Amino acid sequence: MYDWLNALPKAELHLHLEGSLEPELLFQLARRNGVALPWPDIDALRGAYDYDNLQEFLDLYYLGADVLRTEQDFYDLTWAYLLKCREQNVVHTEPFFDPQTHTDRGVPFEAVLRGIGQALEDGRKKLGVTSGLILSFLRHLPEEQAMRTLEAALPYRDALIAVGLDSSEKGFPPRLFQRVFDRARAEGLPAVAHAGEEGPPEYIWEALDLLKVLRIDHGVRAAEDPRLIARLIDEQIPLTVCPLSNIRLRVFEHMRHHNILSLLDAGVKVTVNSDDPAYFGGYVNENFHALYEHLGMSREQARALADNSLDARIAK
Ligand code: ES4
Ligand code: ZN
Repeated sequence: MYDWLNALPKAELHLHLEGSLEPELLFQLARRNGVALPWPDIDALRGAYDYDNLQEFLDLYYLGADVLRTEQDFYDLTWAYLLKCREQNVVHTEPFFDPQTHTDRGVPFEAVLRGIGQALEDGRKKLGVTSGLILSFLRHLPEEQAMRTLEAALPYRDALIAVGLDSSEKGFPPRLFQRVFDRARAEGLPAVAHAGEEGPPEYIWEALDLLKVLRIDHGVRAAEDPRLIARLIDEQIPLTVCPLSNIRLRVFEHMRHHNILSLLDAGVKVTVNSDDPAYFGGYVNENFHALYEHLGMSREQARALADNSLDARIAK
């Protein structure tokens, strides 16, 4: 079954490039850039990968991202992820990057985008992995700063397929970002947004009605609202679910309690994704393995999940 799952062609639609920064590369980049780290060695860093909630993880994720300084760093980060894609039969990927995490530290927007963009292009040519890049806004910062980030990105509009919304969810509802998503849409950029990971179903309604998203990232808390579930089924709105992430961030107590297969069987267009694989202990295939191991996922269900991922692409 594991080999069969690995061989399934699939797309990844929920992956933060900064969250694919493995400890080995993190230490290598720290050395290359002369960045002092709060951990004495790689094992100490791995020991810190233990979180009670989304915020505890994000604090570590932003600390880790501080080693990313140059265009080459962003190239190396993206390339390492694309090699994983090829290894795992991820034939298409639509990764996020968080420009504010870097521009707020003085890294030029252009260095970030050029490094990522060149790696994605090489991935298409040399690895046969197709892709489309999503610019994600940090929701814990004011909308005004998201708007400035969008404006800085517009000269590179063609390097992007969509905008997204991530970071701390509770207390930062989608409605706060309506204007910046309106502007993005006017520039021809469709939207996705994280909603219903830690936040309530109401945030999913807002993402759909106010931000006009094509997909919901996570969305597992939709299960608490039958009317919302009916809408997701009716409109076949994809959810980019991240099982290992949800367990590590305690959205569900144990993988055997995860609702992804119940949602699938109810007719919701769910997909399997890794979110921040370096921090949550696995890439897409390890997420599929966990669903087999703990939820008894069948081949038919696995095929439906993989087909959903290919079908829910924005870049076709
Ligand atoms: C994230 Cl798991 C998750 N949720 C929200 N924002 C994020 N950024 C990176 N990973
Ligand atoms: Zn995410």
